Amino acid sequence: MADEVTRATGGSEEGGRPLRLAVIGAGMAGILSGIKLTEAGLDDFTIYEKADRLGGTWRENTYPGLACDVPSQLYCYSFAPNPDWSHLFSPGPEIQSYLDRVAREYGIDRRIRFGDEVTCCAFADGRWQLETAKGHHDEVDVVIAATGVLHHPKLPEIRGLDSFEGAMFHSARWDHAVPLDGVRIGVIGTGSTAVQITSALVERASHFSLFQRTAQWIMPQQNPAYTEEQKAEFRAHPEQLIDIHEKLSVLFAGFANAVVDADSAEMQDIEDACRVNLEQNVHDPELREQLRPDYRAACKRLIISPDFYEAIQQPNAELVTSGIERIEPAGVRTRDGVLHELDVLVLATGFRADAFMRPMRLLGRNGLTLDEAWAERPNAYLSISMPEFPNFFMLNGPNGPVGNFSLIDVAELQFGYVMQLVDRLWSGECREICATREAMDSFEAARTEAAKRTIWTTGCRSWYLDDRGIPATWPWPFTRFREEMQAPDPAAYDCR
Ligand code: N01
Repeated sequence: MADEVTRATGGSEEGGRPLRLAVIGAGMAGILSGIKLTEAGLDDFTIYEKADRLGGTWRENTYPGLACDVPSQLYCYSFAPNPDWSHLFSPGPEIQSYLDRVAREYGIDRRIRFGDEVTCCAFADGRWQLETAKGHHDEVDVVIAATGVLHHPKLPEIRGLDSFEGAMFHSARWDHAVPLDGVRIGVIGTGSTAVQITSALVERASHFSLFQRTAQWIMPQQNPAYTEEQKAEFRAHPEQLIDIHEKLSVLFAGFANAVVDADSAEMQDIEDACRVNLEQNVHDPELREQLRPDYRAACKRLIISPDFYEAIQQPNAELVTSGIERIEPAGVRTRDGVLHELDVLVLATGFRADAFMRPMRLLGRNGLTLDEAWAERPNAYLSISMPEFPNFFMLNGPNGPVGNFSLIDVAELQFGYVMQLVDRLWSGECREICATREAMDSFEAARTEAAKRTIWTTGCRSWYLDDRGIPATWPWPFTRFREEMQAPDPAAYDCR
């Protein structure tokens, strides 16, 4: 994949008119952008980061048990393999350290303006005018929005939420000052986050209550540690890591292909594995039925865990399924009248997935606002470009592949594509470039139609689904995404 990016930027070396760029966000995709822009010779850029540290989701999420459910050898830049991952699926802090290290090694940390949020981007006279929260102004030719997918915590609408007298926080706002050992902990939610927290905290809590609104299928997956010998071997032969990355990429593409075809044999295999996991590893028949979802596996984002069932069966753990009536000062009152007394209440209730790029104000040609452009819902041609927002490109934007893929793979492919658009600006071929309305509309129509065949529409509630019940994700095989990202279709772009 590194080659693809290099190829995509090939030809940029000669350059043309000088371009100044802004990258918004110093998470995984923003760091990638900085590295690749520098390599391409486009050195006049600033990365804007609202926080005082880089890392995006890996900075924001620090909950106990945090790990990525994409294998670490895949969840890293293709050009910066890491021989030192501790596990097949390494913990969150290791991923944060990896991003810190890569940014430092490539000199990208010095290019980040920390603690200054971009509040407004307005297109005027062929350039983007940026304003930041600290009153800084910048004028650039190109904006790359690497603002992330899931970072606006969604708090549950439950009566009495603020009346709780113990410690309460969202999973992405973990309060590390709160003691967890030997106390009564409650977690609301059963998504990927809650499952990881459960596995990590049951053994520390005196009593652990998991408030489940909807049961989840769990894909069993062991998480072995890499031995010191293996790491030494990787260090001595880094080419092995490239090979592993490629093989994992193919494996995950296979998974991705399965979920976009609800009737595929591969999808059936995934469902079978989840069902066997439940049947074999949950021993109490009543608990097993409480944990059995009434929808198909992978309809919601599939959860991967080696030990969730083991944790929830511990004597001090309780799965609460009676539904939450309200929160009271002492704990959670369920609809059966029981008060579950707690010291700590964690809201693992997910994120506002439709809040792309907000609350930044974005104004395209003729003052068109993002809110107007996205009045119905967020969308973008191939998840990258929007009509009337020239020279503005998104990484991991709306409708891109998000389901159990490596978002690093996705961002690398997208960046290679974006660089080809930037090349056309750099060479002077055009001064403004963005997707045409026709390209956007026909992409949207095809995407909506294809979405109907995916596993995500087979009858469940999930953050993938938009207000129409259409999954806001890439509905085709990953191979198609790869192909689309090889080169922009010139007919799809308004280049002037
Ligand atoms: O959030 P979610 P998440 N009362 O939206 C429940 C990525 N991620 O933070 O299913 C009661 O999946 C809600 O219930 P229901 C990954 O992409 C990755 O866990 O809607 N319950 C659900 O159980 C993931 O998909 C990793 O009925 C309420 C839960 O809260 C995404 O982030 C790790 C409620 C929300 O689940 C989001 O995961 C963590 C209410 N009022 C996250 N409101 C890995 O890489 C909501 N819920 C491993």
